[in-house]
Parts: sequence; structure tokens; C-alpha cells
Amino acid sequence: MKVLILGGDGYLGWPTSMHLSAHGHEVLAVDNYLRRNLCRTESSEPLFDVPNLHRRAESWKAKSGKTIDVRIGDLADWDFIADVFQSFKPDAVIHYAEQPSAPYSMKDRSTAALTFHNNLGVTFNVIQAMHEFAPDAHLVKLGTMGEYGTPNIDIEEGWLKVEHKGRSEKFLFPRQAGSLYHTTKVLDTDLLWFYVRTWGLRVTDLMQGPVYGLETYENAGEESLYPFFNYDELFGTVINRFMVQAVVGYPLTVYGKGGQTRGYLNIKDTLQCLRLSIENPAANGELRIFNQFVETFSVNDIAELVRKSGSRLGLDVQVQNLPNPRKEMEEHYYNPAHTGLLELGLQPHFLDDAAIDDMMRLIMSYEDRIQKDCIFRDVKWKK
Ligand code: USQ
Repeated sequence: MKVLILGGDGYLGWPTSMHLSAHGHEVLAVDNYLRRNLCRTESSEPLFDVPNLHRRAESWKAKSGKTIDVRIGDLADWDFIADVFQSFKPDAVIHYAEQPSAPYSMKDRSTAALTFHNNLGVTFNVIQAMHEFAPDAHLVKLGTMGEYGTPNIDIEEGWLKVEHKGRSEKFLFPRQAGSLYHTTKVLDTDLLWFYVRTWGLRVTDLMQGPVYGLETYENAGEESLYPFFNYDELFGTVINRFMVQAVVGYPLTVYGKGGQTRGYLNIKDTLQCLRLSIENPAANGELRIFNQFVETFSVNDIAELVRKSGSRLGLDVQVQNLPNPRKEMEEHYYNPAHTGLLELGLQPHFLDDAAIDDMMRLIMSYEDRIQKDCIFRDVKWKK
């Protein structure tokens, strides 16, 4: 298939580009380097130096013999995105091209505005470009489990059948996100659903939980092919952060009571989920929604797993409960369904002792690159 990967430079975009290329798909990766530039502006650089997309594509060619095409430009610019769609003629489009950080979106008015305008503007342009230039292509959009929030009922896979006064109807499962970033994803879903109903687009919306990990089957042992690995408060996700903190002797920053529970997945499973989604497309006029995670943990569970791994590896890992800078429930019910991707063939990688220890060892070999001052910035949801 011809697969257009929007946001092809990011933590997930580049590994997805290699994974689909390895599986025989023709890939064009597009990015405007937003993530790189924001990390630099905020002085929150990733653990590894990440070569630019052209250089990474060269390294991939040298390793695999396969070509990933690259275009650099802003998908919020209509002339650019129109040209990308018209010239590449995709069969499938993967849309990762959003500002991905909840804390960044809550930092101040200008970071909120950037998140809002970028995320909604790019999604709008992608929908328009699909309609004009690739109406039969399949759009796979990265949403987030955070769209649902933490309701006191089971979370279904995207939809909820409601019985009301003797009649019934299927609606999008209620959304109540906990940050502006997560809210932009709710708005994306509504926008997609409107155009699926109106124009008959074919869309898969992936409600993904926080991802952890670094190595994939395509990049193992090759630093030049590693993704962005952020461990700072703005761009790092909690499991990656805690492992880095354990390695550098920074007490694990558990926010509040630490009962916040989420659905997690290894980056290797993200890649499988994306491939399974494009290889088994949604129908025309269908908004298909999958909940994309493989196991749930509370923040306290994660701190304990990392602390135990540290003991096995000779590290003295401390855990510190900090006042929660976010506005979120710290003890709550959480039982989301997640069968759709398993039915398509997902083979999960779980966060077992071996997986944590391997990742910790890898991070230990880069200990001298860890910048302690970007681990905690105390970005408060409510000033
Ligand atoms: N947390 C801590 N201490 C930390 C960092 C995080 O206790 O040092 C807690 C947070 O308060 C939260 C949980 O860990 O309750 C997860 O936080 P996170 O920073 O790993 O994840 P989040 O901000 O929710 O966002 C990440 C990705 C985002 C994706 C989302 C999936 O950055 O792109 O959409 O995970 S989900 O959380 O399911 O919405």
C-alpha cells in the first residue's frame, strides 16, 4: 500500500515509517519538525540526538535496502498538504501530526493556542485533502484514551448504545478530557464523525494510552534509528520518565496519591496496531474506533515496578509523592474495553520484569546524557 505518514518525525511517526516500510509498504513521511523545535525551545531535549528525517531515511536505506520518502512542510498550509496528497496518491493516511503533550498544552496561553490551532487546523486540512484528492483512502487517526477521561462506568470501544424512553440509538461514548491537548483530540473525533456522516470518509480513530519504550524490531541496537526519547515533564510519558529518574537517582515523581490508572502499551505494540489498522481498513462511511492499550497500571504500580527493577540492577530508587500539578482524579474506577485490535491479531508485549530491566539497562548506558533539570517543571493545570 502507499502509506502517507503525517507527523513522520515524531516519537511514533518515525518507528511507524520504518515498520511499515519493513512490511513492504511504500511510505512517505511528512513533518514540519514541530516536536523537535518545541523540545529545543523548551530546553527539553530527548536522551539521544535524533538525526533529521532525511538522514534517518538514509540510515534506514543502508540498513534495510528500503526507501522511505520524506517531505518537510507544514500540513496546516493548504497548498503544501494539497500538493502532498495530489502527488503521492495515498491508499492509507496515518495522522500523527499533532502537538502531543498535555502539560505543554496547559503551560500558558501561547502553548495552548499553538496546540489548539495546530491540532484542529491540521485535522481539518487532512479531512479536506482526503475528500478532494483521496476519497477512497483510509484515514487512521491517532486519538487518545484520555478523550474518555475517567468515568465511573465501564468505557466501551468508542460507542455507547443508549436506551431512552423506550427507544435506542448508538452515540459516541461520552468524552470528558482532562487537558486542552486531550480536548483537541475530542474535537478531532467530532470533526471526523461529522465528515464520515456527511462525505462517507473511511476512518479509524485509535484511542491510545500512554506509550513506553524505545527499541523496536526495526531499530534494535542502532542509535541513529531510535525515536525521540523524552523524559522531561513536558514531552516524556510516565513510564519512560520513571525509568530515567531511577537511573539518574531522581526520586520518582508520583503526582498526588498515585491511584491515577491508565491503559499502557509498548511502542512495539503501537506499530502492530497501526499496521493491523491499515491492512484491515474501515469501510466507506465508517468511523471505526479502537481502544489501543494492552494493560492498565496506576502510577503507584509503575513506581513499584521501576523501584523493583532498580533493586535488581543495583540502584537505590526513591519514590516521592508530589502535590499534583494536574487536575485529575487520583483514585477512580477504570475498566475500558480493548478487544478490537486483539481480534485483528495484535500480539501484546507486556511490561514484565525482563522488559523493564532491558530498558533500564539501555538507559543506564546513556546515564551521562540525562539532564536532571528538565525532569520536573511543575506545569500547573490551574494557576
Ligand atoms: N504522572 C505522574 N508523574 C509524572 C508524570 C505523570 O504521576 O512524573 C501521571 C499523570 O498525572 C497521569 C499519568 O501519570 O495521571 C500519565 O501521565 P503521562 O504524562 O504519561 O500521560 P498523559 O499526559 O496523559 O499523555 C500521554 C501522551 C499523550 C497520550 C496520552 C494517552 O503524552 O500524547 O495521548 O498519554 S492517555 O493518558 O491515555 O490519554
